[in-house]
Amino acid sequence: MSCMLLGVLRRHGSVGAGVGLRSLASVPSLPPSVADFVKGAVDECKPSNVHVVTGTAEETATILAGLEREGMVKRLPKYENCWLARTDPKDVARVESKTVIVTKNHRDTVPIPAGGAKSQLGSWMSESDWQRAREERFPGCMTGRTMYVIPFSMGPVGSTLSKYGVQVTDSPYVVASMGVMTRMGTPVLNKLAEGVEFVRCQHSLGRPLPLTAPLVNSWPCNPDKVLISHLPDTRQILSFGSGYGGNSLLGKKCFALRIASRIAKDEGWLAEHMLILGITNPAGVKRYVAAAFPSACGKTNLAMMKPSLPGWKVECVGDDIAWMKFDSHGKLRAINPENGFFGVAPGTSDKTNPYAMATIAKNTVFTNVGETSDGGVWWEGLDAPPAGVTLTDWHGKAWKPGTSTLCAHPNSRFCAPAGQCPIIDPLWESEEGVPIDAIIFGGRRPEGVPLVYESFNWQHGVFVGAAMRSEATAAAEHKGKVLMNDPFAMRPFFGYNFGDYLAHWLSMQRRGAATQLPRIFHVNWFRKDPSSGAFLWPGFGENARVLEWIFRRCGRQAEDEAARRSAIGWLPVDGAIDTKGLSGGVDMGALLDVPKTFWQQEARELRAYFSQQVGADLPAQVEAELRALEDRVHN
Ligand code: O2Y
Ligand code: MN
Repeated sequence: MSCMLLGVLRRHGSVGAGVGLRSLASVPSLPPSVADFVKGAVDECKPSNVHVVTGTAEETATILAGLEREGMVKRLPKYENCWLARTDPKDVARVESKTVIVTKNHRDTVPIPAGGAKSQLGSWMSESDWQRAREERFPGCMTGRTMYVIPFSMGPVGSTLSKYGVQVTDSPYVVASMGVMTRMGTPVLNKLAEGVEFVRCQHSLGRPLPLTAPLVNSWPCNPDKVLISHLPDTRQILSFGSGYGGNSLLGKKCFALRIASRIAKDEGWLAEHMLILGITNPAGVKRYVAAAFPSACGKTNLAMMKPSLPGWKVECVGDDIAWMKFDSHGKLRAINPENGFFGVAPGTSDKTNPYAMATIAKNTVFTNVGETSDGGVWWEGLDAPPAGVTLTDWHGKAWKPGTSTLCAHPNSRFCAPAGQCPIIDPLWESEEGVPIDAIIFGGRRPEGVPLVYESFNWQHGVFVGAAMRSEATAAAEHKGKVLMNDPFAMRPFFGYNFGDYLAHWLSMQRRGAATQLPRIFHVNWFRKDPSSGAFLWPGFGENARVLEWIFRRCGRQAEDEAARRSAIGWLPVDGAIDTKGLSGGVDMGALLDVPKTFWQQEARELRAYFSQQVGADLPAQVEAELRALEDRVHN
């Protein structure tokens, strides 16, 4: 067996073949803890080569050229340095059913549901089952392939809020994508040499060479054996069988949410599934808000919003994840731990998100989108291509508008550097994070839930986050839409017991200064007119009108002329939301209505959910908030 390992380890770069893997014992220049981790992974996975990633542009170009030769990506000549990957159709999204948290006790991971029901708040695997699963998957899994060693930072290298990781992977596509989504390479290795902690991330596609069956679309994966496992106690992630998105770019959901939420609990901060944006009013006053939305609520669109209100400006700090910590003055500060956007392509257009369109115009990896005959990309929601330009769908087949199938996969993605966003916030990489004045929870609620309301206080705000629900497309066999509980938009991403997570959120109040605590809001852009089924609110840039009310509420007394108390929280008074210039007009009465019978039913369903899914782990303060809501909606 030949390998590049020893030289690589000496120089933090790849070297010529011919160095025996046995020499690994004397890894001189990788920091010792990193060398130990890599050695363990090499012993288990048995790659033929090892390449320590430096993160230079030349290295990325070489990796992309290799991917192109293997047919895993193709260049998109219409744009500068853009690439298209088509996956095996069996590997197109995060696989929640194969995602587990491994802890000693079941209850460390999830509350134990009543009556033997299955937990919807995460999946636990015992240590012994996990050991067996690991032994069935990883030994020899990288035979014939190169193991890439990716030192990466979540957050700017050196920031006090940043955390580090090392991912070993046999997927060069993952290396190229991690190079966009994280800070990766030699600067991080230098940081690791200072002895800082790092999360150990081991990823394999699970298709050693020689292949025993042909690949589909030249995309190696092993769908029958997918397992995405997290060991929060030892800060480890082991992912097998998928090369896609959240399953394989381990800095994202696995580290920045599941493992980080546990680190955050241990260290007294918050790792959340939230966008961060800055909003400036016409007088030049700026505030930052963090916002949590379940999928399909337009999170990336809000993060990069073009406000319709004259004189207002939104700037983007991040579109998906926020790490937040109270500073020594008791002000909550947030960083976006990521370095790029891994956004859903379909529906993104100059109409819905012009800044995202500008962001992805160069240096972007597209996955499972359609392709145009002039070397560009296409997906549902874009204008039809000009006459003479033909389309190829995400399977690589000729496709025509009007066909019953989709051109782009609904979960097709762009992976683009955040720094390319035209409205990236000037402080998006600031060392201490941006000061957060408001936290917004949201959901897709066709009925009963007003456009916006504010919680009475922090504890009530935690209850509002815990009570989040959103309309989602049901599993294929049920069809149609269902309301899903998605507390804090974290349902697939909790790294530990949700009851403990709530207790942690409640405890955070003590770390903040009373006058500096962010105000907590709930928004719903998706309420419908019950008779016509049409949306009552235009959404997109017009959401700035709601942000304006939120902006005004921050820094004011709870009781002020812009708000009135209701059974569920503070609501805007008549006229407090600026509707001037809204074409077609809107029915603010219908948008802000809080129907008693609806909320009585909502409270009943919440009680059933909490008692079934959270049971004895529900903190008394959250139970008290539920009882208080029940009292208010029945009086
Ligand atoms: O399907 C995937 O692997 C991507 S999941 C994802 C990607 C970017 C932002 N958010 C998400 C999510 O599932 O919340
Ligand atoms: Mn997300």
